Amino acid sequence: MERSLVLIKPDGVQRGLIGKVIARLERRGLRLVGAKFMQVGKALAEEHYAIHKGKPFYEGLIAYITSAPVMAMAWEGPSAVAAIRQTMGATRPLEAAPGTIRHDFALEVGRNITHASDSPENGKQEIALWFKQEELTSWSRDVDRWIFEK
Ligand code: DAT
Ligand code: MG
Repeated sequence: MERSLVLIKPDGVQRGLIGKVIARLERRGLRLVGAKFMQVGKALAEEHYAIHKGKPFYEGLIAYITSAPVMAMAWEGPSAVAAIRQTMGATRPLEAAPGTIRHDFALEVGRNITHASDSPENGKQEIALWFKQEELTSWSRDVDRWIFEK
């Protein structure tokens, strides 16, 4: 089953949106496989956002993600990466479709509530970066056959 890292970033946590974000992912039918509430250190932040190093917003991005606790999660489902990014909405909240998290809860790209992996490969890599194997729980739900076709 495809997996994605999801972070509720410091703004989402501070604004009391953990439950609302989780509720939307649950409602979609995605399955939670790992979660931890944590303060992100500079080393993890820099590794997670390594691809953005050198960009004008990089320093601000590291400061933002390390500024207060985040809720880190691993979610799975068929095409989980695309489904979750669709539920999050476009990176820039003003370009996010109505009904998406970033549209409904955010205004600025530097305060856009969530992170989600952008490819299945990055989903695997990012989950391995953020979680130890024993922090992930594979399980099935009785309702799975009414959500997953196969
Ligand atoms: P996403 O989080 O949708 O995957 P991304 O990987 O391109 O977007 O960028 C990571 C984060 O960096 C994004 O959530 C917010 C911030 N960011 C991206 N582009 C930015 C910009 N032009 N100005 C300020 N922050 C930006
Ligand atoms: Mg990204």
